[in-house]
Amino acid sequence: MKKMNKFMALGLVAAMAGTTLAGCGGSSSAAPASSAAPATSEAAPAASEAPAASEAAAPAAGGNHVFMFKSVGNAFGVIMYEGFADYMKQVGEGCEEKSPAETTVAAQVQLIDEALTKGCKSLSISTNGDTGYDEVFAKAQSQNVPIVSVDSAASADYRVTHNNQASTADIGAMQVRAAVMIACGVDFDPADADMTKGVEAALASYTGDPINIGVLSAGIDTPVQNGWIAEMEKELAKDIYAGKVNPELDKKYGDDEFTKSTTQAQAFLNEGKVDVIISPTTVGIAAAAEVMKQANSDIKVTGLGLPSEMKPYMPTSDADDANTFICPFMLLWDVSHLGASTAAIQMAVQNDGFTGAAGETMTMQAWGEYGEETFTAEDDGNGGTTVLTGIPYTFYKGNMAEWADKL
Ligand code: RAM
Repeated sequence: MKKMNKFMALGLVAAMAGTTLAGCGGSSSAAPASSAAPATSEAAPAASEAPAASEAAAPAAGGNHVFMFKSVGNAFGVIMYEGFADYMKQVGEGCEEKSPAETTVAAQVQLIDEALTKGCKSLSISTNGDTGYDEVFAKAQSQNVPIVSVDSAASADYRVTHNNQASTADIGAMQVRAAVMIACGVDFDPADADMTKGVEAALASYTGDPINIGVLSAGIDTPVQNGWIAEMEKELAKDIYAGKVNPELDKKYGDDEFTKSTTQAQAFLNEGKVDVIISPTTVGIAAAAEVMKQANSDIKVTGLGLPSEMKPYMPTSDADDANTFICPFMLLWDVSHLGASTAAIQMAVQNDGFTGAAGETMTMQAWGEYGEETFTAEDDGNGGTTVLTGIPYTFYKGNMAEWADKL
């Protein structure tokens, strides 16, 4: 697939608000991309059915670097693993994806245990919950298997660090701004990348009833989505929204399963209480958009989506009137690079003594269209560190045509 640092050259918009680039001292090359994007329906490797064997002795060092997404079959996870595997291949390391069939903590714990018993060099994981991993993570530590979380964080007690795809505060706030602008019929302006001006202008002239926002999230305990929702609530507490946008988000959870997400979107439709739905998950946004399309509903949808999955619901040309589409614009980041930077963090642990302590830096080799990048671990204020490796991008009518078949 094309690497997304080409976004700038192609007119895609990166929001570089405030803290977004803090800690990221990397540079990006502008070399042309060549490979094709994966089909979003591409099958992910099947989860292993083998039972856990928690009493097995620690295996000898070796094995593969294991990548575990929340579940198989999620296109976001498939693309991230492709980036991870590509970087590992570049540095001559073996890796495998081991993601469960269901988006549950228990299913991940079983597969982690199995991987540890078999022997693995490292574990890179997007978690399904914030508790329930202690025993198996402690087992990993006792076997010197470094844990790096990505997308959805693992406990600071066990991980080396967390690879954050883009500033949590920016992702949360920008989704609210997008939702409010969309509810007010204001289109995205690439000159206002973080949408602060757009939302202010939209609200300044808004005189209607308070706007109601629904959130169709992943799991109720999923760390990454809950982090973004907390930032959405902070954004909504700002004065500019007072009296114009209901500060209470109407939250529903689709567990990152298309069928469950569809059922929850139908509930929003039937209840008729919200004007716009933010779905901070690629599974949820696609399900919500399809439900609203089928029902020919006025409820708009935005959030975090893959252009390939969202194309049927979004404008794709400058001539389009964005307001007539279910999803006028939405956000995401470079998913493939996120996987590659995760692999780079694991390699820094393995080869360069990177421990993830606050202030430490690690270097990612030139990869794809990216030049060599250096990232710094930063205190997350919760007993752990994060490494910020990306920035949010907005997909809108001005760039969807270019990217719908590439990401
Ligand atoms: C989904 C996952 C993931 C989220 C993306 C945007 O695929 O839930 O956690 O980061 O969407």
